[in-house]
Amino acid sequence: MTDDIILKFADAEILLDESAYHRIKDYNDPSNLVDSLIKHLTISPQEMMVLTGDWVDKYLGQLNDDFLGSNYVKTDKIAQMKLVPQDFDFQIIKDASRKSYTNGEIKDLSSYFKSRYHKLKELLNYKRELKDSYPIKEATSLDDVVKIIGMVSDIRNTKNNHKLIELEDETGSATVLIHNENHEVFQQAEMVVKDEVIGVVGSRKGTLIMASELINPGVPRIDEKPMDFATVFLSDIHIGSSTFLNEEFNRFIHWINGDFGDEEQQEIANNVKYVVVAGDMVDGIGVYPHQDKELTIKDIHQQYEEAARLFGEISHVKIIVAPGNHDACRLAEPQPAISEDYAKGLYDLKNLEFVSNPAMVSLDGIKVLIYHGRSFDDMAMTVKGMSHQQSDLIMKELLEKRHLAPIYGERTPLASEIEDHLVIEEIPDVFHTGHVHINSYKRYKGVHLINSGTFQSQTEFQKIYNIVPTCAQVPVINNGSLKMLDFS
Ligand code: D5M
Ligand code: FE
Ligand code: ZN
Repeated sequence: MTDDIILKFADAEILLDESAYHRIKDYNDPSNLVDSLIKHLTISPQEMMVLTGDWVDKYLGQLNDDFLGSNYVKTDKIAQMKLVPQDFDFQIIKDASRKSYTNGEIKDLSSYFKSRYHKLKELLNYKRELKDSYPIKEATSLDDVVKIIGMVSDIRNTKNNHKLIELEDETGSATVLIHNENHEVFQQAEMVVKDEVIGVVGSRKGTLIMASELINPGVPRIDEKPMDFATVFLSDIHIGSSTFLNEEFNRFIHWINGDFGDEEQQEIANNVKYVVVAGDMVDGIGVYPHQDKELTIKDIHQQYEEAARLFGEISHVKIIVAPGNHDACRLAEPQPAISEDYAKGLYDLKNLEFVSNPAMVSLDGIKVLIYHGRSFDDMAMTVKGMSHQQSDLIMKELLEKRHLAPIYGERTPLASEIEDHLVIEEIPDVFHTGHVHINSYKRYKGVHLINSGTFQSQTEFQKIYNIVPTCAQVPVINNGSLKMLDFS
């Protein structure tokens, strides 16, 4: 029998560790237990699993008395169980936690803007239209076609409703005029924001440059990558707030553990390998005046302890957590990963990883750009037609601008680092954000743009601003396509 146990599992592509082997061998009917375990352990294709003693105990705990000692299994009473996949291919491609430092001197601000300018100029240099661009100082003394790359220092309307964009590089500045009869370019100009880096093709008219083209660093269309697993996207859970939707979140946990939902939903649950949390895991303390009146857990450590208790119930998938503006973290972006001082219980979870905001990770080769989304407040306030309700449009525009928070000095605090970590240097397969508490999804040039909504019902603050959250709606990318799961 000894060899039989191992062989039968090997045929089913399941490996046993020593404790599992002994538990099964010492059971009163090992052969029946082996068959039943193999029948109920689901593994995804190409995944070799390791069965542990703990799993055998858990499985035996699920069987009711009818089954023990008998020769059959009551399948309807046994939830399908999934083993810990041993082959997470998880990598951090970019994390600002360790790299980001500044002593706050003003020279850092100038190196910060220099870094932003040079990174984005590099991308613009690849554009066919900007081949052979020249420094602004030279361009203003030429009178044929002008091609320049600069950072926007100001943008305003003239009294005749044309637009003037002030553009700067290290050699000088130029004033670019966009005529309102040039409809296409004028529409593009309405999307331009302060401190972004753009290219301009035009002609010199006296001291002005008349724009015929405005060029963003842009994004090429990317190829679809095969995905044979599911990734769950969460954000803005706000644990500790009196408006945190505890019951709905518990339903989510039951689902991911295979104990809730219809057949299709359970199949998706069985396929989940990663959960990504894009900030505001807890409600925090002192985030806004009189917040304590809206808290059920008033201590930040206790909020993370509660988070550890809830996320601790998920043991078979890898969980990746980035901070948001409610987390115990410096507010200036890039925000470093939440520290162990605040979130000890979460650090103790072996399947949980902390990253910075923003961060880029690779999940089995799928690149996910995680950004909480604070800059959406600035974009919604500044750009005509943009709103919290349609964060997918903002995400698309940020991708085109290749910067996560282009506007400096408004509501999004940006650390004046020596390097600008918010430039989107690499195109992700998935761009995952939160903050607005309203779900959105769009496929743009092959990139999945996802806003993962919230597990917090409408707050007093949101009532004042008429922000209506979409609660407990969880986006999942299952085998490459989006599924929305509703836990409300
Ligand atoms: O953000 C919760 C919601 O409130 C989200 O829709 C953004 C909005 N919000 C938050 N702060 C601001 C500011 N300063 N201006 C405009 N809208 C804002 P949360 O980060 O969870 O508090
Ligand atoms: Fe939030
Ligand atoms: Zn937020």
